[in-house]
Amino acid sequence: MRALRENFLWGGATAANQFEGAWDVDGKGPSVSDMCTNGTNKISKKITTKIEKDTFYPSHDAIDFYHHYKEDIKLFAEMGFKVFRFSIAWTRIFPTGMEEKPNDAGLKFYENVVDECKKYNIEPLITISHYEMPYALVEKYNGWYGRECIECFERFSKAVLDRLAGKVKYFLTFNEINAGTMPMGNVLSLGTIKGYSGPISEIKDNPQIRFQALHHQFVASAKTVKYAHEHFPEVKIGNMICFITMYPYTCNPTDILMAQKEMQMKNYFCSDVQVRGYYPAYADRYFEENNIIIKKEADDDKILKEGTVDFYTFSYYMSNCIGEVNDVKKTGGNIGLGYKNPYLKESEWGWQIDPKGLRYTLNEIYDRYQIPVMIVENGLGAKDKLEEDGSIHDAYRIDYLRSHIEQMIEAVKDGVDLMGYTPWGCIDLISASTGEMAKRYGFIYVDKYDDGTGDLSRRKKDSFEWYKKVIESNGSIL
Ligand code: BGP
Repeated sequence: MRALRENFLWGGATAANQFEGAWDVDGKGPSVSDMCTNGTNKISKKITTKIEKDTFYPSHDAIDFYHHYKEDIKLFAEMGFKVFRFSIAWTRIFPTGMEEKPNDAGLKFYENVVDECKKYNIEPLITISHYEMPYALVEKYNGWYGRECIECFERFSKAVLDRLAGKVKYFLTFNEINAGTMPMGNVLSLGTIKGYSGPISEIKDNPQIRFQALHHQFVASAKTVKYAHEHFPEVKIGNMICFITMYPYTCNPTDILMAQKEMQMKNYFCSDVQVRGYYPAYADRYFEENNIIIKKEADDDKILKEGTVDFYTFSYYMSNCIGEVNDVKKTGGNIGLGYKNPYLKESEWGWQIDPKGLRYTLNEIYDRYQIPVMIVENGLGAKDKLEEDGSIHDAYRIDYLRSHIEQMIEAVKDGVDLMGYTPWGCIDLISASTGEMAKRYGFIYVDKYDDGTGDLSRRKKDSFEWYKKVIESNGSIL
């Protein structure tokens, strides 16, 4: 039977705006995430149109990786990481997104991070854009709705590749690009929020704007892939999908069809474009029924064809159910909407925990695309307790990860070509959906709290030693 690759990429994943802090240091400009205040699992975060005094913005200081990167990467190395996923803050490189020349201090910071990883033989995996864009582009173009952003992004991604591709093998273009197919994508993913100030959940959704903006991201992504292939043949460049597996609530054929449609437009649409290089046929009907008309330029289809990705990556946290039934409770998750699955438990944030769903999903993805796959996010957001002696006993996190790794190995036995696994938030960081610090994922605890207090010291949780053994044994000791 097949087993995990010998050089399987074990590691962890992060994103710039959720952990770097130093939001206005060394020439950095404000990004969309820098305008977001924090919420809770019940209250949405808000976006402001200017930085307001006496308001708490969680991204501004975060866990200050910017000044702690050496200490943090040393801890990752101690766990035995083979890969470290992080993203580039666009506004460190181009503060407004519209400058002609990149800010060297920004590029230098990421070069230092890369060098530090290399020192320990950790392979960097760089997400070029993870849920943020320069706020100036929101004001000027209404985010990705403006076609001009393609050119701005090209300048940015070229600057990143030109500086780092000699040292870095793996890149991803946009984090969870399919967030743009859902109303939640308005803010963090697409920046299509012009003139808006209020809770994110109240932002008026406009699918025409969202899908047009998404088209611009597709073109920008394909142009980046093409550039990487032409100039750095040794680089592998992938896409990144937020996969929320949808099950039919019952075996009623109506439910089966609903689940299929949901899987197509929410989970597969973006990767069909990015892996195959063209819009899938099923999208036509969806666009027609939702009065969506995609404005394309003459070369767009050609660019999409020429810029297909080398490998497929995704985040996996939960599954959901969909069906006609009205008498079952809806799940309360921030990003997934559907019906509660009576066979599954859920996290405190309403995300349904489904390890077998990961095996199912890996099989579905690999069958569809037949290119290497990587799980670049997975994990349990939980409230950890810091004991008086400084220890953190997170057995629930170990259970979650163990059960998912078990199923991931089953999928490899099923035949899936899996490159690696990077659990989300390997060091505690700020939640993307709520802006909370209290929702922790890490193997490393950071002394930082939702009121902004904390001395930023780092401590190993129980899961730290556990994950170290998992990596050492290449997944045979769980
Ligand atoms: C994904 C994002 C990450 C991340 C993770 C966990 O959707 O790519 O940025 O934060 O989800 O979500 P949350 O932080 O909301 O718990």
